[in-house]
Amino acid sequence: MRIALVVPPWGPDDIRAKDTRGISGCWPTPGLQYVAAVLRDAGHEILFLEGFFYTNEEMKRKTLEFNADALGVYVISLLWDKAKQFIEDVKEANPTIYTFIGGHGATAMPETLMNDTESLDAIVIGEGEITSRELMAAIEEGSSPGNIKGLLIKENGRLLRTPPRPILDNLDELPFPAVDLCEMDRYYPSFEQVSTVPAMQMLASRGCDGSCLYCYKMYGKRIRLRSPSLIVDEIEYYKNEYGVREIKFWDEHFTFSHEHVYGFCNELMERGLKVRWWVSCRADSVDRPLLKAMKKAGCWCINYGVESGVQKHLDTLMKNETLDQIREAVRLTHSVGIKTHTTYIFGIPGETFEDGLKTIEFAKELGSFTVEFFPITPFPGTPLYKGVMKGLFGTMSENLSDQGMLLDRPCFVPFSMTADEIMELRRLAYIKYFFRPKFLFYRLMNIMSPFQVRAMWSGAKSLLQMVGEQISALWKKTINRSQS
Ligand code: B12
Ligand code: SF4
Repeated sequence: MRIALVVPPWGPDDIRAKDTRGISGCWPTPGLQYVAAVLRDAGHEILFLEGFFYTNEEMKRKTLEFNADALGVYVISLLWDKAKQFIEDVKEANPTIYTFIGGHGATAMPETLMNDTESLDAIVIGEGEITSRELMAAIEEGSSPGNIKGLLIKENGRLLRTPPRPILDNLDELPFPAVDLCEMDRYYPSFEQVSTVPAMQMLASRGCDGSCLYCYKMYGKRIRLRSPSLIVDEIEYYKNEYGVREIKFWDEHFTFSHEHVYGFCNELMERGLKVRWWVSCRADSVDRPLLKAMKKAGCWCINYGVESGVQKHLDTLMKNETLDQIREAVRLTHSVGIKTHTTYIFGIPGETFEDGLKTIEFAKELGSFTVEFFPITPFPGTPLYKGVMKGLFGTMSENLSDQGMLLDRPCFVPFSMTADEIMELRRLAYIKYFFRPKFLFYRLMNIMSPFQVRAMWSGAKSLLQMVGEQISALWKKTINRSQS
């Protein structure tokens, strides 16, 4: 069959606040690349379209010119409106095309999305590789997909949810993601996320055993690890084919198994592959010997999701970490020569503006190389979202297109704060963090590539915009006060 796999049309305006649009980039979508690789291996011809590069009309034309028998679309909740429009437009032009969707948004609220459009034939719930393969085989044969696990379909005018698809036991059985089907030369990472280019993204594992309130555990808690030799094979392939200098690992919990990390580092060094790499770790899962081994094997930066500088709020978020553990992890990481990227959220249920200011101070104390501050966003499927739907925690916008953590307004406002306060904390955090002579000196002394010079320039422009916004917010506040 001829299958078009599509990331719906989107741009920085859809996912970013005005003041950070200049620093946004576009990474490929690993989940869809895995699905593409498995469908290609099953003998299908694939067209992979990235919505960042094309308009809705251009993508529709390409899909129709390709004469696709089926159309699979990646869905996160924020971009559902775009995905829906695209599916409806293609279906209108070619009513016989079989349409299906998958991804986090699709998995978290399949019934809602299916009921939202007539033009959708199936939703792949959860991990997509095997379900999509079986679904496409059934459509090709003309048989009913009703006995395939992991689907929501329409049968006799009613919705039918088939039994859940078990998660894959052995990730090593999967082919490499089909990066060769993507226009790799047109992607570029967001500034601040890598130290140099070309950079490629990868996954060494799937899953996390944590239970954070705001996190969607699509795969449950069982962590599955790929063999170190296969991970390094994939890196070697990217180096040879794409001249890659840096790898960004999107694993949720990279240091879950120390044995696995040592195995990976040893394999990388034995093969003499010189690449820089970047990972996300939990602060309670690192120690000095492990960090030293990671540094030796090329790890240049570790991302710790710190979230708050107030213990009470870490507990609300069910992080199962203490401020001291975080301090120690960041200190150890810096001591072996690895930089840190730390992320923080504002608008935690029960958090006040003053608590937010404490988080900013904690961020300054940790002194990471790069930082990000987000309004908390309850994504469907998370315990936070379920609580909000029951009237707990605070109020939330009903529009799916507001479900981003980088937008101009917060999607969710806790009872303990206002939306303006959340946005003010975000601005203040960046301003207070970056406008410190000591920090600016540290950043200037640590420029690792021309890419980072460009990154700093774009970052500086964003910051100046934030300063402007902050001045105008203060001015408005003063006028309001004097009028009341
Ligand atoms: C890597 C990543 C990114 C990267 C790459 C984005 C991308 N397009 O893939 C970057 C940094 C660019 C990014 C950006 C954003 N992201 Co992001 N990202 C992730 C992350 C960390 C990993 C995703 C991943 O690759 N997983 C591994 C692969 C193998 O799994 P998978 O994606 O689930 O794919 C499997 C199934 O879902 C399914 N599947 C996936 N797509 C499809 C399509 C079809 C047709 C089918 C049949 C099946 C299928 O099969 C795949 C293989 O089994 C997840 C968090 C997480 N832990 O998963 C968040 C996550 C997906 N991101 C999220 C969000 C919100 C965003 C942003 C909107 C951020 C923002 N501004 O607010 C932007 C949107 C940009 C965009 N256009 O996608 C949310 C989505 C929440 C939701 N309810 O929809 C998540 C879940 C994080 C979170 N906050 O909880 N993200
Ligand atoms: S540690 Fe990270 S990936 Fe794991 S549950 Fe918490 S937020 Fe999710």
